[in-house]
Amino acid sequence: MIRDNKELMAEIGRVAEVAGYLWTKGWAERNGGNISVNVTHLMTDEEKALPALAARVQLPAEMDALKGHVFFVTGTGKRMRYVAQNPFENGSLIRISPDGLFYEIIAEKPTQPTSELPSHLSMHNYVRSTGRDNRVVLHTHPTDLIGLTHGPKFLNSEYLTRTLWAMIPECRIIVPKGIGIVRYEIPGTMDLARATIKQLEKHDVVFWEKHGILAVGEDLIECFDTIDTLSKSAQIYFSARMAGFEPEGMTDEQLDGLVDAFNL
Ligand code: 2HA
Ligand code: ZN
Repeated sequence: MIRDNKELMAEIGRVAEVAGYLWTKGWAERNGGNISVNVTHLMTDEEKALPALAARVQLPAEMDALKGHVFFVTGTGKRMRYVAQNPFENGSLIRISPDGLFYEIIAEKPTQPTSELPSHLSMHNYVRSTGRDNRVVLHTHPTDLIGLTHGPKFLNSEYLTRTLWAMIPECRIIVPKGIGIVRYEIPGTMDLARATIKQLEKHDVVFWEKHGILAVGEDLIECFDTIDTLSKSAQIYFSARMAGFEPEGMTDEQLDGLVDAFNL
């Protein structure tokens, strides 16, 4: 019984916790957003060998770095506010086949994974192939950050990063690699995935023009915190603009002072 695996249940509990934050933050209208977490390291060999609950599904490409890996993924069309209440009704555990070409659902119910699954898995595969122990892909729809992507001048990675870094010291510290930008693509497509992977060569957070944000990392709470910090910076920027002035922002010197102080 996977429910007896305390560490696995704690990790799925963190998915529920973050899903609740996404909803209460107003970042998850209807079924907006999706989460996938690599839980392979938390499962016993017996659990990893559970029988499939539905026919296997072909992946868009061979997932070389994910062979035999197991993920908890939120379900297609499922609402974050319900993932928060009951993750196993609104998500499932999937296993990548030994040849990396298929996935199958192994627990707890045959809930179909998110429409963004091929793109999530491509990203997990890419980041792991670079040698990192990446475990999380988090996609969500923060109002303020999406709002920024409607401003043409913010569709420049350096300008966007500099603007958000300069609002509070934490942003420079928590998002040291800055923000990648992907121009508009149809949601759920491999074109969107490929363009995102290109940005993940340099960044851990990517803004999707007029759609949302995607973050990768080793820890789901950290991924959430990264997006939350960016959102805080955007709110400070917009608050100043709404009060009728351009925020001064931290100076280059102030920002550079953080690099030494925090070993960035
Ligand atoms: O899961 O957010 O990008 C719904 C979406 C697709
Ligand atoms: Zn989305």
